[in-house]
Amino acid sequence: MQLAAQQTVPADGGNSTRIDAAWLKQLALEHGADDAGLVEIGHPGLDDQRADILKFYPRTQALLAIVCRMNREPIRNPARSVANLEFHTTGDVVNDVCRAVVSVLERAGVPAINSPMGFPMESHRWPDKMWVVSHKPVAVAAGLGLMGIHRNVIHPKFGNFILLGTVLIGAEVTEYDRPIDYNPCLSCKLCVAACPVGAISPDGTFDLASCYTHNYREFMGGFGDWVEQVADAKSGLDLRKKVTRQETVSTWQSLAFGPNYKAAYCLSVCPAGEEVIGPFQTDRKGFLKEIVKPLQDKEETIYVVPKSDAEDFVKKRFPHKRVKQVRGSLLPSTISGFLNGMRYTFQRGQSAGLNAIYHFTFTGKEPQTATVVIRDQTIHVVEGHEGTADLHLTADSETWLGFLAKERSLLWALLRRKIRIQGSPRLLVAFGRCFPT
Ligand code: B12
Ligand code: SF4
Repeated sequence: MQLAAQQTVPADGGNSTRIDAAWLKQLALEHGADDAGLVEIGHPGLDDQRADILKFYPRTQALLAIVCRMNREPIRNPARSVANLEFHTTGDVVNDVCRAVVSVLERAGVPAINSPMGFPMESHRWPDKMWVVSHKPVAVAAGLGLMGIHRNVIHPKFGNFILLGTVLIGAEVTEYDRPIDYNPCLSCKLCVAACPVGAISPDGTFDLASCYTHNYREFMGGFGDWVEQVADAKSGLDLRKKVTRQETVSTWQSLAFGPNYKAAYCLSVCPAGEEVIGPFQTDRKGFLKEIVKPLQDKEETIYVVPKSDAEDFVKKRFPHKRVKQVRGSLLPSTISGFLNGMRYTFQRGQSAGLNAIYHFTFTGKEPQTATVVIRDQTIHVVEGHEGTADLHLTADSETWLGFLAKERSLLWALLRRKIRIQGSPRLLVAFGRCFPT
């Protein structure tokens, strides 16, 4: 869309630094957004995001959140090439809208910046938080919807068939929006029933590692694993024993056309949203048969880390799907990444029966202490030492990270006292079971 080069920013009367809210939202709609909302940087909904946002763009005073609709039928079809085309095409629209808004603002003398819808990200930070702005909390604070059980934002009208974008603006706006006051999520749990790896629990907890290992097989870590398989193979024939030709073609496709998600079934089956809910309300059985069942019945390869909750789940719940064991790739590169990341890679099922307090003392390059409490299939991580430890582990930080990455052996580290434990070694083994790689 052509930008209005001479466009000026309407201000509210005397205060020329405040941008007219209605004009700004209309600008986003005119450039292709389907809805837009505004939130101030001080809003309590952004409390846990503010520091990161301001670090990325210290001028931020107001945030423009936008949504772009995806077409439902392609997203729901078991042919995931078609769903992926819809994800990528809508993602491009989100980026184009945000960029166009920034261009208009910049030409009018207002500093603003658009952060990517998805990729590219700050990959040097991987596997820690590598995205610069978390669009979901911004969209929620700006009144564009609420997160459902599956942790995607559900727009009251368009449901979860939306992608999100954010423009950070270095000026104030005349009026801000507020979060919606009801949750469009119906608690129907179709997302729980459709997810091929059991990543979504009925209680709303989310197994990030399982989703990431399967759905993101051809992104970041999964791609890294494919490269390592190629490097490790003695010949082309040897490689085919580990990676099928179809998988290599799929990897090529992801590199050539944009990485392909393997599932996203949680999004596909969600019936919430005014414009979406009709068929589910009138014929629930028919909806299940037409939308949910084809995805559940689909014969496909599901990628799992050996001895993970997902492996147990697929074998039990979807025995007709092929399980393929792959290496876990969410391996931390720093001690703080290890401590923060544990809650995302923790496997509840594998922790069954374990109730213990672990004290960690890291020495060397990244000195740090932490307490990890595993109890009743939950994990709690805090800085410092709290309570009485059942197991105390002291480790040189680099040796510990090397051990997690399978670059150093535990026996070697124990013999050289680079890693020391006080307490039963069985508790260390049980701890390891909660984080299969
Ligand atoms: C990281 C990420 C993921 C992660 C974590 C998902 C999650 N629940 O947050 C993974 C890889 C699993 C993922 C999967 C998907 N994602 Co995603 N993802 C993102 C990203 C980059 C940031 C998410 C975020 O900020 N969360 C913030 C908080 C509020 O979410 P949360 O659920 O409370 O907490 C999670 C995060 O904090 C995360 N986290 C925190 N620290 C770290 C560190 C690491 C290393 C990792 C990996 C995660 C992580 O783990 C928490 C537990 O879930 C955004 C793009 C962006 N820049 O915002 C897209 C985004 C959230 N994803 C999106 C989509 C569509 C998907 C998929 C459907 C992918 C697909 N097309 O197949 C699935 C759905 C999975 C699901 N049910 O959540 C859309 C959601 C649209 C909507 N309607 O809400 C977004 C907003 C992209 C966009 N611009 O529209 N995604
Ligand atoms: S599928 Fe049902 S339970 Fe899951 S998010 Fe959508 S409305 Fe909520």
